[in-house]
Amino acid sequence: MLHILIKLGGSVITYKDAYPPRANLSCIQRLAQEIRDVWQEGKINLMVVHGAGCFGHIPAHQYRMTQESWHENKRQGAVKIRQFMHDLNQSVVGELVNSGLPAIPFQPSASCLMENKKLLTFPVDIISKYMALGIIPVAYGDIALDTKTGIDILSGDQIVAYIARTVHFDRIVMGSDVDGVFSEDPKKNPHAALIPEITRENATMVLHGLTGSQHIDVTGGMEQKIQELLSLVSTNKTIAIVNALEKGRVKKALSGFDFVGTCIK
Ligand code: IP8
Repeated sequence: MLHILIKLGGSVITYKDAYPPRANLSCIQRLAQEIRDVWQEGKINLMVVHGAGCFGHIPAHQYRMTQESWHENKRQGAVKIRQFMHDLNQSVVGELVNSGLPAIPFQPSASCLMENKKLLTFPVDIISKYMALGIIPVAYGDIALDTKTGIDILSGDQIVAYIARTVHFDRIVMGSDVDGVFSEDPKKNPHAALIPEITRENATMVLHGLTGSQHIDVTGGMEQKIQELLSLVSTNKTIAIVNALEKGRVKKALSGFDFVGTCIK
């Protein structure tokens, strides 16, 4: 059995600037079917992590959730974000289940602890046990208790990096809203070139060309994502960043076929 971890970006599964927030249900449905097609072959164990998009980043900004000290607004913000993220997770799990997949929600804020914005504990043993039983845990970017800042924002990318460091995964697929990592922001410069492979050797040069997200993104956009993923480079796994808005790319990356995107090695 191959162990695969897939992250579905918030910019893929939600309409990033919508507030009140709105999930992109047709896209979630298509992705659920692509995942189901690969799962049906019976050769993979899977965990899903999804991002927050407008369900998390807009209220996190509004309630100043990433401020370095505790303030009263964080309490209200935590409640609001919890409700929104519960709804978004229900939509994702719901579509996976409708496609015939054995998916269950996994709420990070119920069990994770951060220390000064770094993820300190995540119950990976529970995740592994569910996966061993052929169940797909679906975690997500969330709020989390932080020993320094009270409550903070835990990104899906931090969860991916933490889990991939502690549990064996053969393949990690990051479903993004762009084709992969580019030499410059492809939304600003149409001549930006897709970088097919990132290694320790070209990492500094690649990071130099990255900028933050065009949308409200309290967890740092592509630059932060690559930083987190580079911490996994020596751990002998394939990490694929693909455009999950393009039909079939996630399916190809999950199956390990040649895919359009960026491979981190
Ligand atoms: O979308 C952020 O997770 P991400 C989580 O994976 C919240 O960066 C609640 C903003």
